[in-house]
Amino acid sequence: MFLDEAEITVHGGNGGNGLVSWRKEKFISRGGPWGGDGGDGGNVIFRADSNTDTLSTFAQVKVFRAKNGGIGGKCDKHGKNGEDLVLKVPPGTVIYHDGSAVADLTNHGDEEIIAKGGRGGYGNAHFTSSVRQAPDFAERGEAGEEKSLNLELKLVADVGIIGYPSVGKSTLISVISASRPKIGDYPFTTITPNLGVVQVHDRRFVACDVPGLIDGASEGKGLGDTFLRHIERCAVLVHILDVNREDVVSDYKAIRSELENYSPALSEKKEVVVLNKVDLTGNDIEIFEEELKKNKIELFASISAATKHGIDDFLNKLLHIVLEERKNRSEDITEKEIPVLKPHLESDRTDAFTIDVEKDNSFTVKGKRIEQITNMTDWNNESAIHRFRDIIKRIGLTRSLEKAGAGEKSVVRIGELDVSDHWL
Ligand SMILES: Nc1nc2c(ncn2[C@@H]2O[C@H](COP(=O)(O)OP(=O)(O)OP(=O)(O)O)[C@@H](O)[C@H]2O)c(=O)[nH]1
Ligand SMILES: [Mg+2]
Repeated sequence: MFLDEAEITVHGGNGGNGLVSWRKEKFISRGGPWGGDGGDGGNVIFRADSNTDTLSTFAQVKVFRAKNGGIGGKCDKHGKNGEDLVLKVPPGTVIYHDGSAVADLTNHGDEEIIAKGGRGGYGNAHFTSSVRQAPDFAERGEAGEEKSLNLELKLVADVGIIGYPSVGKSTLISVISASRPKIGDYPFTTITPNLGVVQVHDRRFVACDVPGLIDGASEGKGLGDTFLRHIERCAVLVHILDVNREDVVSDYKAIRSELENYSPALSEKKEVVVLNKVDLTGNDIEIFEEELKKNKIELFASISAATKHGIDDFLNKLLHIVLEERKNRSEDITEKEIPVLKPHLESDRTDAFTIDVEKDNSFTVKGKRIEQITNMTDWNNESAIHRFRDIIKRIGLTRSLEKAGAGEKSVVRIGELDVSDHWL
């Protein structure tokens, strides 16, 4: 398993401010209120997209913002809503915030709102009622959510490179990726699998070079069967044959029978056969090709990992197959050790609040909706403060605070905001 990670910050767009404005009509000095509501801020949404392979887009840019909402307009015109920001991640990405997983985007198309845009503030037209015909205040737009996130993607190798010891598996992964495994002209140079990210045009896939297999590997001979387990999860096997060995056909058959002995599922995997070290054959390459053909072994590519001959063609063809096979890869590769997450269901009701009496005898009120209203109140405007007081009275917060022991001189906070001077 190979881990791709990124650390970023996302901001939902701020809500636009509501507008205070009055209708202007001939002969009427001050018409009715007609200031519109601010637009909502855009959300930051993460979407799993199978055209994305790694988290490398998040390597340079670290801060992502959705668009802010526009301010309310005259004629009770609603401000423009801020556009959502959609960030594409590869399927399999898990998003963490404050150490816990907040989204697990497994399949293409899965999406989740991670940072919400702020609500647009109400314009003064909103506050007109039978008892309040000339509201001269508006709400401020709510700030968008800000979250720092850790993204994690567990990469499952798409391609497993298999073959006898010393056929050039590690050499191949070293020329197609940034992986730099040990290469040696003795068997079992590789003792633990090497993973590398292979880039072809704008796509990437993960290849895994496993230790050489030999006759009896499925019974634990050589480095044993631990590595067969690694390739069980690959979508495609690249089976390397070495022209330098005595008999490529019997090599091929021996490895195939090891795969079959180990697991039928493994032997049914898509496999492509690649002839390596063709730089050593001179003009004799045709002899090998005919030999394979005679034995009904379809040759996918002839390459020299050492001189890079044929590598580009090989990768282009391989990418095609990788993308095809990814589609076929079933659900079972999705590790379910991460709990399935449900969105947090907080009550949106204004009268859902709690009061904490702190050690210093101050009071902290919490509640999603009441905090939102508090944050959006324009404290420089007496009428807005009146409205705030109306609301907290109506929902019983004023009484509850008094019951809890709060008085004129107490420090009272709603969410983060100190409202000591305003709540009574
Ligand atoms: N001439 C030639 N030599 C190659 C080529 N590819 C690999 N070799 C050599 O073959 C030897 C084995 O290469 P490795 O890449 O270590 O082989 P491996 O399959 O990873 O071997 P194990 O890890 O031991 O199973 C090294 O000496 C390489 O330099 C090639 O295309 N041409
Ligand atoms: Mg090796």
